[in-house]
Amino acid sequence: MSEIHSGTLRARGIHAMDYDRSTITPGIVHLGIGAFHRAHMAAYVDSLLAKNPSWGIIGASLRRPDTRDALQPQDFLYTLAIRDASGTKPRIIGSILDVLDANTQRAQLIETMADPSIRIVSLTVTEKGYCHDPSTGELDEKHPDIVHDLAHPETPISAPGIIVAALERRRQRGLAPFTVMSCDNLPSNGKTAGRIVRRFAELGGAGTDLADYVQSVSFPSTMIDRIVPATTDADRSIVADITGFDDAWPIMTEPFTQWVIEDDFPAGRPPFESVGAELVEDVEPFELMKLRMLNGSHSTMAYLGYLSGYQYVNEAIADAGIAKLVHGLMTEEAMPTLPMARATLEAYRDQLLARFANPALKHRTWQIAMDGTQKLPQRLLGTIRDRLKAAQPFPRLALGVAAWMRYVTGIDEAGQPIEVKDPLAARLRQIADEAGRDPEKLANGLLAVTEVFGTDLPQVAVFRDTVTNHLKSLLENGAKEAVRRLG
Ligand code: CS2
Repeated sequence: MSEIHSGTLRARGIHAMDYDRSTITPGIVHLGIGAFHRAHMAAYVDSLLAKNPSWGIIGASLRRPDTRDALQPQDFLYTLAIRDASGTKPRIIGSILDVLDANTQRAQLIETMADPSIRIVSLTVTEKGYCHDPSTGELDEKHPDIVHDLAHPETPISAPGIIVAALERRRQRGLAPFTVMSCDNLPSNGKTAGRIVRRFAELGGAGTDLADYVQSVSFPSTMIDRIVPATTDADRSIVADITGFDDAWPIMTEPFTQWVIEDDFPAGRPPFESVGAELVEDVEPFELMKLRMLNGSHSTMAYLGYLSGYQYVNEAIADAGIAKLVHGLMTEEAMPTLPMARATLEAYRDQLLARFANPALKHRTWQIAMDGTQKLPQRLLGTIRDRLKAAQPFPRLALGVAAWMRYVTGIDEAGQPIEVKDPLAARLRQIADEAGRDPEKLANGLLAVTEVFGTDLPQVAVFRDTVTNHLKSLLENGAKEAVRRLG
């Protein structure tokens, strides 16, 4: 792939870089160079490089070198395949100039981040990459990676540790800090990232020059949206058939894409607005809308869909019971908690329902079901708290929570094991084993996981009871029937 010239690609009808790649220099380091970044931010940056060549991206993987290893032989070029019922449109992305593996190239990564040309460090490290307590959003000071990084600040392994190590080097050199832009699905992701990074720096020594310097870093919030299923071997062949060449790691996505960014970049930024991003003063209303409507529906569909035997989201939403549930969850339960205009929310909902139904995406329910302990608080539980404050019912959200409880028992409705992926998987497994199939015991055990439910929710009788009753129904009648009974 690396030898393929963009002129050749365009001659074959493939959308490819409209710039000379040899003139592009880096301005951004991105931590967490997974599929999501490569379908979203890297595509926006690719569109603006022709006019703004100093904003190329150096990516870094914090856990595994697989992205670097796949992309290096193809000069970090890759295919973004945009799919819907009308077909697959390939586009070649060239904005990623290099990928570093943090484990083996740590010194080089920190040195790159300390280079004056780098003005933005962006992140998609997923919820668990923040090493925080998901229910409070505070740094988890006992997290093994944080404990490690505080003891060895020069060889950090966590995202906060790496960011602070690079900031320290910039401070020592008298350079201005870079801007840290979180692109993860967290509420107030900029504020959350800022709180965590500042706390980490304080733990290293409150009142020191470094802690003060870190106070001056800006952390704009962003709302990022594009559905990106994990790439499969079948996808690799589809892409090879269309483009005529092998790509070790193409990325599959949908036509829809949205990016709302808080405009707070003292170190400068590329003109993201010139390629379709919305620059606003306050991202929070957009984030809440997305987390509660899109992601809340996604997680609910993932657990209920998986338990009902649906492998993909489009299969789950094609089930009339699940479609009605998701429509009701958004309209009756989530929308009244959101500050946007009703008409905006209705249009957003209808667009989401169409996106979920995209038959070409093949988005696995199992993929979304992953890391539930990190996702539930902002996707379902925040909405439930607001419903409780307003003394309003929340039957569908509670069924979503109960479906997660049923799912983490690790046994599906046919008695087959479920591969539960979650940073707290071992603890969840133990709770489920101790409870057996007793819904009360299971609900009580899981409600005591404060990282998910906090200390407030488990005390609310109506919350406990509604969730426990749904869990009972799921265990006795199965997911399809539990959904049907909700009506
Ligand atoms: C999904 C999200 O995997 C998941 O948990 O809900 O990744 C979702 O596809 C994106 O947030 C869409 O923007």
